[in-house]
Amino acid sequence: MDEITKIVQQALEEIQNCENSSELNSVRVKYLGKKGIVTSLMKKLKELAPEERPIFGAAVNKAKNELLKKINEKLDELSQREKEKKYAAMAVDVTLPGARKDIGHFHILTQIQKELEDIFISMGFSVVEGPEVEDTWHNFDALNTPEWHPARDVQDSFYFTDKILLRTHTSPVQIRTMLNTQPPIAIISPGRVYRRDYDATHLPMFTQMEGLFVDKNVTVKHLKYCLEEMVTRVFGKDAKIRLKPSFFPFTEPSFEVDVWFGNDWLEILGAGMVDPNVFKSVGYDPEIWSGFAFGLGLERIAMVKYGIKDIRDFIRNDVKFLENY
Ligand code: FA5
Repeated sequence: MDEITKIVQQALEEIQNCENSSELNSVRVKYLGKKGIVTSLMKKLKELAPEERPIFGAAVNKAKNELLKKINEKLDELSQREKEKKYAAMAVDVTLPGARKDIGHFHILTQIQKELEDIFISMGFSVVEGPEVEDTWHNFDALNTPEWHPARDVQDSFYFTDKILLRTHTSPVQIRTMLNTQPPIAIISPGRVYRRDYDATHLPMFTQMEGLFVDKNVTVKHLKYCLEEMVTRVFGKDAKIRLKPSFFPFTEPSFEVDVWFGNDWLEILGAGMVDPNVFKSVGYDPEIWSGFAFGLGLERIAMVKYGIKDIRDFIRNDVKFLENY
């Protein structure tokens, strides 16, 4: 009986000292396995006197049960600790800075276009688009631009056939809109246009934004208000602009608007009061309807706003340049 007590004490101590479940399993096998120390005690039964056997047997069973219970308790404790350790190793520190993905941004011209769209939308204009491949009637004739006008020359424009060309301005969208709608009209129309031009302030493919406002009793004051509103919102309150008298076949009177840029004036748009002949070509009565129109160059606006000296930077696709805006 003393031996049993000693074995149990020894086993309990070993169980207590186990650091993990596999050590614990070894202890279990050592004492309770088929050839384990406690299991082997049963073999001693036959050496004992018959009256001692039940007492000894019961004591061995009691020892076995006690050890089993302790082993299971220890197993629970160890596996709980192991789980905690595993979860701690898996834990994520949500306060660490993440891996930053460079997702890019809108091209500077798209940004300017959206900015201008927002300004005109806030004044009640809506945005419409037209085709880049146009016919000469929409691009020239309906805009009161006669055969002799230099813009019609093949030296100045890109023709597919005698009557089909890449539009040279966004003004044909005025015609398409007026043919589809009755006044009052307030639209802007951004898009690409094409000309045989190429230098530091001229591209062969550039972006314009057309504006058209048609209603009764429209005057130059309405035009000036809209342009000044646009210019101060894009360039700030101190922006210096000037209106110069100019000529377009489709407006009368006509103006060019310059903005102070670096140490010189840069022309950003053409504008004027819609010519009665244009109204006639779309079937509007010029005695009833009046309006203003303008066409501005988006690259020019971006150049002035950001101090870009060479217009060709917009189409070079140099990421170093584009990242600045
Ligand atoms: C026109 O294209 C007229 N359709 C504008 C207009 C509309 C006048 C409605 C009256 C009523 P212009 O050719 O001046 O006008 O061009 C307008 C603007 O486009 C210019 O002020 C300039 O900012 C820009 N622009 C003209 N040519 C180029 C070019 N090759 N590269 C970049 N921008 C240009």
